[in-house]
Amino acid sequence: MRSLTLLALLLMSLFLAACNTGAAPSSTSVSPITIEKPWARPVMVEATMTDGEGEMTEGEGETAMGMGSNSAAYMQIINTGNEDDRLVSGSVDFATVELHQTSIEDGVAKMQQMTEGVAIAAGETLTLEPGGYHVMLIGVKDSLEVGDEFDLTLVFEKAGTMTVSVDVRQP
Ligand SMILES: [Cu+2]
Repeated sequence: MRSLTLLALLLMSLFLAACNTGAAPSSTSVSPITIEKPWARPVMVEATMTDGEGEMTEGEGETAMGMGSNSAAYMQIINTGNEDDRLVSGSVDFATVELHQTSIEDGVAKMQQMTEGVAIAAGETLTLEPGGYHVMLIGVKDSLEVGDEFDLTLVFEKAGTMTVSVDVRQP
């Protein structure tokens, strides 16, 4: 009895997870959020040295040219629905993700973390682009080279979770 209940719960959670991404063939609802042209800046991370036992040296995670092992992803997010929504967070499996906005203060570009997320009004397009909003990828563990692709998961307040394939290319 107990294992049947567990199985039922498991199936239900799988079904719900599938619905969330809009991937379930039986799902009739289409996400009002469309994501176009996702891309990210390349980042070169120095080859990891090991001591023979798989432990990292101090240089691990640092980049050539001392630019920091960060990248940023950009895209257009279109809210085709009639409800306002909000991009609240994101994740990748190789870095820490934060939502940022670059702004110019006294001639100096500064990045600010959008801790409340970024609103996308009904019918509007949110453009993430260099010099503006971006998905910051902090502490990238492996180099992102031009031509690479990676999965970025974005969480919206109403539309739920969406995963997009991001192309790595030069700005
Ligand atoms: Cu940033």
